[in-house]
Amino acid sequence: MGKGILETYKKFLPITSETPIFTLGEGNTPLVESRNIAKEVGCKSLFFKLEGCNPTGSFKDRGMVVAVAKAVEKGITSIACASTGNTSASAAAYGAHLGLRTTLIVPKGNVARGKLTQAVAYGAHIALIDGNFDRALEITRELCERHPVELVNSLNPNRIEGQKTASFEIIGELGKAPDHLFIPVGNAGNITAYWKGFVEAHQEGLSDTLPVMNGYQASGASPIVDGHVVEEPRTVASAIRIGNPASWESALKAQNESNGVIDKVDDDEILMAYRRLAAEEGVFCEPASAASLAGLLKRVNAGESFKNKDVVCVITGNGLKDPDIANGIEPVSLDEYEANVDSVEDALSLP
Ligand code: AN7
Repeated sequence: MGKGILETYKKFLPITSETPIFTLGEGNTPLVESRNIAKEVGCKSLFFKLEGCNPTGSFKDRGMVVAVAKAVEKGITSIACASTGNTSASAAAYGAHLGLRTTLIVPKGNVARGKLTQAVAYGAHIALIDGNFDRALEITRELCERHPVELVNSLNPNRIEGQKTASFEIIGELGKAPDHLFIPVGNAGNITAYWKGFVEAHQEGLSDTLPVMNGYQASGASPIVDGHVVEEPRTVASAIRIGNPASWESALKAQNESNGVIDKVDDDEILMAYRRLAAEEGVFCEPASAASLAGLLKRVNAGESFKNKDVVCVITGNGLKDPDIANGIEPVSLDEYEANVDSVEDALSLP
């Protein structure tokens, strides 16, 4: 408990005697069983992997801790990434922990407020650009070629190595891989990492089976589904507003090798799943994270049966990251009352 990814998964990671070992408490996140939505799905079990419980509130910490450890091992003192928000928050936190200079290139107006607030608090150097994530990534790659700065986007293989550990945790809890994994897809690093984790765990004899991988893009940002780059990706789920995913090929590989699907869900489906997770399960995630459950519900509504199946939905980030979306759906304007029992009692229909 609390040992972190580097210590816990040493054996499965590219760690040497020279690699510094540290943790902000990443990994070991809860696998919470659905009590309500599972009934509608009609499956044997439905679990939510709560990656928003990581130290900066998203799954990115699993990979960032490895990428930063390997950078420090090489003697590098400066890291950089492009980001729709969560990667930048994570890089800034681990950069601060290790005393590195962290540079973030982020698309102006496209990053949720909580994520930018985190990056500022951690003391990162931030450049907002008048362009989307895909352009920010191109710029960052070029800057990292020109300067002695380590790129910590998921193009960095150490990120994928760290993120694959979530699959090990799920297998550890269920005793085997689930029958189906549902996961949001943006830059496609995470679906790549989960599949790598499941395949390695299977080879190690930790699970007799492999899951079917089901990845979901937002319909205004669905290059993999549509088969072409999306120049101006649009979706309420800003974390997955990505038109040219870096790990496109390996996402297709995960889909094909697992007999899975990569499909899309529209903003209404995403927001419905987002609201239901909070109101019916007590799980408050950010909009992009709800794409996993939205995908599952879309399939159930289309008549697919998940009878006798163990299903896991990855819930990638914490709802507090994006208060503007939550507030936009149900604006927080609450009535005020005089501070005495009678006036409050009159106003509330208590049982
Ligand atoms: C909450 O932070 O790309 O398919 O720059 O923040 O591995 O990209 C975030 C992605 C899903 C998609 N859910 O994962 C970034 C960034 C949340 C996310 C994804 C992201 P990938």
